[in-house]
Amino acid sequence: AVAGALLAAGTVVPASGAPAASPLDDIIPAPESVTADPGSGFELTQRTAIRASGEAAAVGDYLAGVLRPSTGLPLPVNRNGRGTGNIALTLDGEQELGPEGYRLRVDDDVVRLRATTTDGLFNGVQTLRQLLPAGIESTTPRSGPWTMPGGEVVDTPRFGHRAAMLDVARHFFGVEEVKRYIDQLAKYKINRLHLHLSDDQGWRLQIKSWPRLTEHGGSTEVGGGPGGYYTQQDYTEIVDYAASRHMTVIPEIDMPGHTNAALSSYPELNCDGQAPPLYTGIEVGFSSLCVDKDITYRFVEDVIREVSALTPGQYLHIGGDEAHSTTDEDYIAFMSEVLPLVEKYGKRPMGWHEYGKAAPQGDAVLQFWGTTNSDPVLGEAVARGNEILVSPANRSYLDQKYDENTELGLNWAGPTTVSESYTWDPGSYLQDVPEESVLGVEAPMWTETLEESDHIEFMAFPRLPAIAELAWSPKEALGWESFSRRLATHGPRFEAAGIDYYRSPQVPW
Ligand code: TNX
Repeated sequence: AVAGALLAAGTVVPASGAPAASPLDDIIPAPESVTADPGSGFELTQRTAIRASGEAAAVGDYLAGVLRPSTGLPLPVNRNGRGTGNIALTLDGEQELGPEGYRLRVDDDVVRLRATTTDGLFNGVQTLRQLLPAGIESTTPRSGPWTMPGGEVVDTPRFGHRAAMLDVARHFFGVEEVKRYIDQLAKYKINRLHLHLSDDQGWRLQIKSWPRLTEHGGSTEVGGGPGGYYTQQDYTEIVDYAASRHMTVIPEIDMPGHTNAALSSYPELNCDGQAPPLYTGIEVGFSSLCVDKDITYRFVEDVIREVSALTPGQYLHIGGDEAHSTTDEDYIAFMSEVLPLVEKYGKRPMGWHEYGKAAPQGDAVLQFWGTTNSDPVLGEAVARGNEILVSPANRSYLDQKYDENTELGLNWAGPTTVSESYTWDPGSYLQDVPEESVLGVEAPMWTETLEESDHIEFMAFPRLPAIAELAWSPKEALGWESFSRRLATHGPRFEAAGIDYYRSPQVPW
């Protein structure tokens, strides 16, 4: 399989004698360590089998599912521990790989992927697929040969929390569209999906004790389209699908602002008892739950109880942003009632950083979304023990235009070029927040201007891989020159996957 396979794959040895380009040099996010073994390599053939027993078998099945459509190869998954199979996925006690790390070794006759956990194996599978030619990402048959360069990758993440957010409230995205995005995020080792499930324009998750939230509040969206919502069964389908991609769903119910859809559904939630009309514009900051009414807290508790019961992950995001029509005093009073409810139903609170004003307890997480590198609430939050999820709007917001001419997207924090989204360090970005207090990094996708998967993909690619690398790769591995060169090699991968990405002029595609 050795040199022949590699040459057949089109590996060119430049006349200068410089080493040939290898997919081992193109991995995104950049791994902790890569050792090439030039002259060796592995080829997927009719005889290739995957060996994975016990808990590893599910990852083996996933890998086969990734590789079969483009290669057309049978790739059986052998679950018998002592059976054959030259791609071997093994769980072992190598503790230094940590909860998400992996070791991937490619030799002539065998590929060995080892990890301590199935999360680690899953991460290793994402690296494995990047060692194959770009056509591997196609969902229809392509011609091989399907070769991988010999060598070893040993890899663990810098941050355990690597998130993407999707706003399904401004425009609604159906279960299949969300699954499609989940699959794209998983390729770049994103392991948290934050779903923004309610806003002024729509309430998107069925709450059985308050059915009009979705029946009425889910019936439109920005621009006046039909909107939509997830039944509790739909939501569970998304949660389960995310779990099969080793991704945890973090539901967000935004309050006390961003609540017009709820206020429109139930007049009794309004201070004046009058339900406002549904809203299909894109202004923010005009709505608020009625902080003085008892029914507000019965409502909030019912919602938190139902959402918590449906959500296996530890976090519940309660929003708290842009509450411009709630006084500070009312805002703090509201949050002081709601935070204990999140605890009561067994969840760890997460909120946009303004809720730091309410001095949430030490296990609460503040999500920073500012456009500068500081905020008065951060220092006190860190002192209380709060962790900070870093998502600076002018760096990590995927809904911002790339430049003034980008047709899609908003521009209040941008425009944000690919290099601007990449060239910052999440561990040292915020004043008063030491790296030990950084929970991780998130790339939010607000959808005021985005209506379909194609739009999401154009905004996410290629900035999502940039944020994913900041969240995963060791600080020493970061660098625009290296990243932009590697990113260029991913263009054909996006294309093979049917992703219509933004051809940034900063990247040597
Ligand atoms: C600000 S970021 C918002 C959202 C908008 C977004 C648009 C944040 C916590 N709130 O309501 O959709 O800007 O970029």
